[in-house]
Formats: sequence, structure tokens, C-alpha cells
Amino acid sequence: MERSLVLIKPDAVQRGLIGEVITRLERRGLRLIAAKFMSVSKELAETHYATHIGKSFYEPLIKFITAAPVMAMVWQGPDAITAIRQTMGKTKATEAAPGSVRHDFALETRYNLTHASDSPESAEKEITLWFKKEELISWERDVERWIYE
Ligand code: FUP
Repeated sequence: MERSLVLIKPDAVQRGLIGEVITRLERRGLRLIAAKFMSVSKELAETHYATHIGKSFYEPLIKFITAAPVMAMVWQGPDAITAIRQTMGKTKATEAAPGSVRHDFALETRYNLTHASDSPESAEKEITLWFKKEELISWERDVERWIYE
């Protein structure tokens, strides 16, 4: 079973797309195990995007992610990392597959609405960065037996 950090970023929050993104992940069959609506400090943003330091889009990206609240979440399921990134679509909105969140609602790379972990290793790192252990909820979603074994 995999887990992924998912951020509904400031553009999606401002545009009233929190429910839309959550609905798509719920309908996919994934299980929500943590969520908080929060402001992002510069320090948290810089740690989260540390791999991009020095790139041309880094400073605008930090400004963007700290400009309004985000909905931070952890979702779990089989192959969750691939499944969630597929539901969101490619980072560059104009390359995102039809039917994906970014295809359906975005045009530009920076304003691409969501973040989702790209590997099990970065997922574990990101979940630890954004959530305390006690904020992760252990529960059974009974319908899962009709979605996967
Ligand atoms: P992702 O794995 O989808 O989060 O994408 P990246 O780690 O490559 O990029 C992180 C964020 O940086 C993207 F969500 C948007 C921003 N970005 C740009 O603004 N311009 C770029 O050319 C690449 C990324």
C-alpha cells in the first residue's frame, strides 16, 4: 500500500476547486488519511521545494505557494503515487491527459493546482515534513473491498 502527500495549492483554493480535487481522489477509490487547511511558511515552502533551488522558476514558485492557504492531505491506496499523479495530469498543464485535473482546469505550469509526491521515498519525506505522526488517521474505508483486494 502506498501513501502520497497531496497539496491543493493556492490557485485551486482561490478558484474553489478543493471539493473537485477531493471528489476525484475519493471516487478513484483512494483513502484520505490526513488533511489540514493551512498557511505555508517561507521555511516550509523552501524545504519542500529544496530540489529546485537555483532554477529560474524557484523564487516565483516559493512566492506562489505561500501566497494563499493550501489544503495539505495524505492519501493512501495500491499504487497510489502513480494513480494520483495520473488523476492530476502532467506537471505542464498543456501536456496533461484529457480528463485529468490539470487538463480540465489549468493552462500554465506554475498555476497547476496540485502537488503530488513523485516516488515512495519522496512521499515519506514529504509526509514527515507536512504532518505530525498523530495527524495521520488509521481507519477502514469499508467500500475498499469493492475497489481492490
Ligand atoms: P511535480 O513533480 O509535478 O511537482 O513537478 P516539479 O517537481 O517538476 O515542479 C514543482 C513545481 O514547480 C510545479 F508544480 C510547478 C513549478 N514549475 C514551474 O513553475 N516551472 C517549471 O518549468 C517547472 C516546475
